[in-house]
Amino acid sequence: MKRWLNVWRLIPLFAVLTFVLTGCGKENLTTLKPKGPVAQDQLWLIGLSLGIMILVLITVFIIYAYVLVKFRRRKEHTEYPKQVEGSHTLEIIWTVIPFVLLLILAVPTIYYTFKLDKDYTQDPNAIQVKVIGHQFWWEFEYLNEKITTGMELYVPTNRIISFELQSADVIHSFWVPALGGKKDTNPGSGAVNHMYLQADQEGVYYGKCAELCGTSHALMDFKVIAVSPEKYDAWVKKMQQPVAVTANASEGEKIFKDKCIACHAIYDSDKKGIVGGKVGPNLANYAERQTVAGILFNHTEENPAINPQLLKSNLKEWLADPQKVKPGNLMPNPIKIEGSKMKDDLGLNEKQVDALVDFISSQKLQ
Ligand code: HEC
Ligand SMILES: [Cu+2]
Repeated sequence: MKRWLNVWRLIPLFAVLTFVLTGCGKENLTTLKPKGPVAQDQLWLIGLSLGIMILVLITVFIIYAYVLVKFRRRKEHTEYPKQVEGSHTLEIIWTVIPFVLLLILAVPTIYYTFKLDKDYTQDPNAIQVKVIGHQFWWEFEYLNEKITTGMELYVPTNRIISFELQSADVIHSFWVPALGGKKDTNPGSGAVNHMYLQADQEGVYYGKCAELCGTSHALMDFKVIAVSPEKYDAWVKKMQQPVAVTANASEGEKIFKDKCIACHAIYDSDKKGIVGGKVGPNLANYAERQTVAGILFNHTEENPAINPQLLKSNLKEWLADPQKVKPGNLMPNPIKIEGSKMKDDLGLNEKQVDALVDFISSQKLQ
């Protein structure tokens, strides 16, 4: 009796584990609530295989329990029971049943494998995006629109987004659980992978790197922002022909052009365009970013609108010590930090960093 009590005590533990394993059901980071046709097909396959497995499990357990009770040894059993090894009937039954089950599993799996592997890279109706994985951030290049973004991928709803996947360093894996996935990004130009996704509804879907790629692998997050086709077109126009940024931050812009522009692109008020290096994420239109570095949220859970105060404090946190936010990342410390894992620094002081924060957080394209 006591032993049974102990087993029952484990149930709350299993209940808690269920929540842990499902990530507490984060709405936009789950394969179980698909938000696009690819994820829907994949969930259907998950459901089918899980269904077959559960069916087998339950059947085996029921037979097992039945046999255990029915054929247990009794006092009147003085002889060996009838031996059934080599029974053709039984062997055929337990060969045919798994064969049929595997067939039921295999046909749709093969069908969807080919369907979901369809190459849309030449499709003029699809949006062509080159994804480049970096330690530990994501770069998105819109091949036809000639736009580059970091950490955030804008897409219109109900359009195929065709991806060309590559890596700048080690192997990463591109995964947007609510929309479908996932595929590796490989280093080397000869190892390009393709996949496609589509979002049915507007929303922000969380993306993750799904291949252990270094110290901050778990922090290599990005967002897919699905908007209506009209909003998407407006966004593309804004990125292609940016008009003046409300700038009263010329001090910050000067420092940025001196210290940061070799690695980061941003709107340049002299050249009237988005210019700069590609070593780090593109910082154009940064005032509309959901996060700093993909992980420090610029809005609260209750209010999805970007909070300028949070954006500033997150930027400050990042620039004060990037290694603290994302250990092992490759950005030099803006201010020299003794004993930091990052040896390089840009020799700035706190006042200069504040000016940079003002400048970057004012980057809102019109
Ligand atoms: C040697 C190249 C390099 C220089 C110089 C550099 N950065 Fe970076 N920066 C990076 C890299 C790489 C990342 C991406 C880090 C990560 O997320 O792993 C980054 C990330 C950032 C981010 C977060 C980006 C995002 O997507 O949210 C900000 C903001 C930033 N840098 C600002 C600056 C500023 C301001 C300067 C100048 C003081 C600067 N950086 C100088 C390489 C550089
Ligand atoms: Cu990665």
